[in-house]
Amino acid sequence: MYEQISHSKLNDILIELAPDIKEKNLQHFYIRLGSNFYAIYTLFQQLYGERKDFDIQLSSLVKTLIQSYITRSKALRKLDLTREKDHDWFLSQKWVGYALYCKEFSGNLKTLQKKLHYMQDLGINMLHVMPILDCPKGKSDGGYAVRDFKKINAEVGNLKDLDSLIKNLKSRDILLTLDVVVNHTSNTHEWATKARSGDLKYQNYYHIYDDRKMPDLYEETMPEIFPETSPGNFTWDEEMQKWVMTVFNDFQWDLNYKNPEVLIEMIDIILFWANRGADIIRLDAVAFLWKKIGSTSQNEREAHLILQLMKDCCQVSAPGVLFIAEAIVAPVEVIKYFGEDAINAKECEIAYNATLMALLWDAVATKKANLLNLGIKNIPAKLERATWLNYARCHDDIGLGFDDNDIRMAGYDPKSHRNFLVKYFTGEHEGSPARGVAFGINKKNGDARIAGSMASLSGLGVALDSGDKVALEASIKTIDLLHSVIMAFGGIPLIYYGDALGVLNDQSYLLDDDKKSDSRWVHRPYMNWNKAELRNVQGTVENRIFKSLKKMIAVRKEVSAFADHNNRELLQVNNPHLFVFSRFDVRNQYSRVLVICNFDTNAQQLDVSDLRKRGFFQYDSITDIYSAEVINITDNHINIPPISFYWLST
Ligand code: OTU
Repeated sequence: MYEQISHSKLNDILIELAPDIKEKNLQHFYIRLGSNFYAIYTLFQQLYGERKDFDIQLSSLVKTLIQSYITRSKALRKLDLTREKDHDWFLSQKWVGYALYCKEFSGNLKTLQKKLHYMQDLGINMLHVMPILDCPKGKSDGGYAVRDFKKINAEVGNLKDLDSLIKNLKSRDILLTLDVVVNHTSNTHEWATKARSGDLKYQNYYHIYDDRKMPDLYEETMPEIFPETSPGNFTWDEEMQKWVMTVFNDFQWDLNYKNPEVLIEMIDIILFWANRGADIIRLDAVAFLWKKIGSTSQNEREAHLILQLMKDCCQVSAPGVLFIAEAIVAPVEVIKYFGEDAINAKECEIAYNATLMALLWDAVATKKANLLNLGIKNIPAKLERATWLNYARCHDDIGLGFDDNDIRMAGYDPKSHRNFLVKYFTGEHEGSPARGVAFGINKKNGDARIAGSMASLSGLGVALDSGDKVALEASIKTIDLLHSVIMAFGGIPLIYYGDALGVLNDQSYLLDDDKKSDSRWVHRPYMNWNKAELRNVQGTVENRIFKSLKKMIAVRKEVSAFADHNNRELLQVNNPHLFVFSRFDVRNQYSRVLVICNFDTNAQQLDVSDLRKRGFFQYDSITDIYSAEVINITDNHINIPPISFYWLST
């Protein structure tokens, strides 16, 4: 959009920067800058308009954008143009993601290349290598406490190794997701070190206070994220003799986005990794970006303005790159991280669907889909050029952030239901086969979350130990069922490493001083590659789980109704154990799938009379596109076996 004030400012900035710009071929850059500048200017002004150095900061931002574009390779610029033409390429059903910790998965970046064929065997084409940036040994939060944002953690390799991995991935058409931890740095980051030594410029990069006055005000309303290991939101720094805001661990210093220099630094870092060849940038903990006294300091309006700025800027210099929002917050809030408008107020194209994830585990524990149905119904519609990252397990814990009203409507009391879930998944509930570990127990308010691998939470460990065949079947079927939902729901399924093989909890973290206090490490296993080979041995547990998942992925890729074009309809049925939804392709009326999931350990009947009125089940038999089995309809009913799913072609 053309607007006089911002445009004349931009002209001044460009004239000032001109002598330093050698490259002539900036046509695409200038067009994008011109298109987005009014938005960039307006957002920057809303955030920093009061500052005396506003013009200087704005000019520094534009300089960052030009410099980043100039260093963007020809190949990546070409990719930007290709993606521009095919602007909703990432909504296709062909994408299947995989998340792993490099060190635990393969040792380092070099050896990771030797395992790519394993992922391809499964059908993976989007790889998220969890944080690999330089961080101190020990106090690193699995890489989420970054010491140097432009350096690779020496434990896994160096920039050259990453370049070589990226080249390899590109030749296989596998996308790469890298993390940029935008909310905080390690307390050993150069900015933090300088702040400690008294440098005011860098003290301004963080939230630092002389006494408890401000921290106490903040604490009145800010929840605790890691109550066991890092209670409160502030840490006393001996060297500085000051309080520092540390919302997560005490060694993770929260960045101060009230300072525009921080935002510009982070945009520069995002573009640095975009230029290195990352296709997708995962923005960690985005809900926390703006702190405000008297609030929880999550989901603040300014946090959204910051993300809009990051997106607008990225679109100017590296438009082909997508953002993933990691915001584990209530559905009404999560949806906002896509932005309010795909053109005027866009933010991240992809967001973690933590709601679905937690609801799925609720269905596993209760064997009923009533809370799942209610919870999904209440997820607001999202923008068109936006998609979910659907997962059943990831590197973090399972939080029980369901809506209290939904819990009540499902027929439970919120407090005792959450209590039941924690007990169920930690194996304390009578008859529960799950063997997870509690995480983040908050003694003050009784909250707790759950850690544990998909297999251990699904009862595989207990079944193998006891040799109980029925229990073994149930656990494998639970794993399949969970995977089947994330494949079919609409969005990009994200497989967590180990889950395709039924990897159990890894207790070795208890022997590691740096990990033992954080139970999330129980589900961040060292891969056992000999066990992975068992996937090729007929009849083994590894073979059964891997084979089913591989088949689901292959079928998903073939079915256009599984692409995410807001083409899902949740269907209410009168059996509480069933979760039923349809997927359709607006451009192809023949591609329609009815997904039916039975979470109960007994077979369930589905009365299809109502569904028949809605155009489903027009014949007496119907094919399951996953198993190729023909399902018969008898007296208007179909039978769904215990813990299983159908993908019916209607
Ligand atoms: C994210 O997590 C990461 O995924 C965690 O691995 C990190 O520990 C954390 O940030 C700090 O960098 O910020 O928006 O239960 O769900 O900490 C949600 C805790 C986050 C995580 C939460 C999360």
